[in-house]
Amino acid sequence: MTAEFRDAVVISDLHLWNRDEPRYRAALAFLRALPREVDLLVVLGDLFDFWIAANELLAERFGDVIAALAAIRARGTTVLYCEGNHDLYLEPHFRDALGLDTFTGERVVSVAGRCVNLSHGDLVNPGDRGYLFLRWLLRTPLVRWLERVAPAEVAVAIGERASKKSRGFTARKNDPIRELSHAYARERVARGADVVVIGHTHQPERAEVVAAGGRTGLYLNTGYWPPDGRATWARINATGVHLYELAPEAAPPAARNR
Ligand SMILES: [Mn+2]
Repeated sequence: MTAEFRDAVVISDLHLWNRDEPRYRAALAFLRALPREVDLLVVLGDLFDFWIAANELLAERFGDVIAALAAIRARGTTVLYCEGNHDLYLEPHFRDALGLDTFTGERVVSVAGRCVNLSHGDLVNPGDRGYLFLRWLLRTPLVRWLERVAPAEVAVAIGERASKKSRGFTARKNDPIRELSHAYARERVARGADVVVIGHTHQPERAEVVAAGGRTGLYLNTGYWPPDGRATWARINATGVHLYELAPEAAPPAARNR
């Protein structure tokens, strides 16, 4: 049974790192101003530049943003948080402590009658064996145990290094990744999705795709929040499927349709 929603907002790849960045203030303002009629907020991965489990240092550093998410949940909005490749093991803090709905891989929801496929987007390239191995390794019981017993400072230092590597990897593969993303969307449209939403590639896009067999759907990439506070985000409701851009330091939802 697919969960049914009327009005969804999707954000991804904020890569929050420092409380002093305009991006952090923009994220906080965005979450605090989220319209009441939104009944589903999707965080499609990489909300933090590095998050691993119930890390007290990070929970403190990002306390305002985490409280804003909890407040959205507390007023009855469903908050779905997909693990990205920069935020791992969300369950202890975001599911168990805050009551958000966390997932890895894919999730399908219904929004205003559309079948919406959600995933972070780090699995669009099945040929990338190096990354798939790293993704598997990071989620093995041994590494999860190491993460639990290591001091928070060590986890942060490891995270900074992993985060830098991962960014370089994403930037080098811009064009083939876009084609792979479209292929990923077409395959899900063929199986019944109306909208396929990913982030991860940092290339915001809204494009119609035609699957083998002729079925059409939408590929939607929620893009990226650069440090200066500009941002792209998506909204799906009865009026359609929209990709918006947030101007630096602008108060949401004063956004223009792309
Ligand atoms: Mn990512």
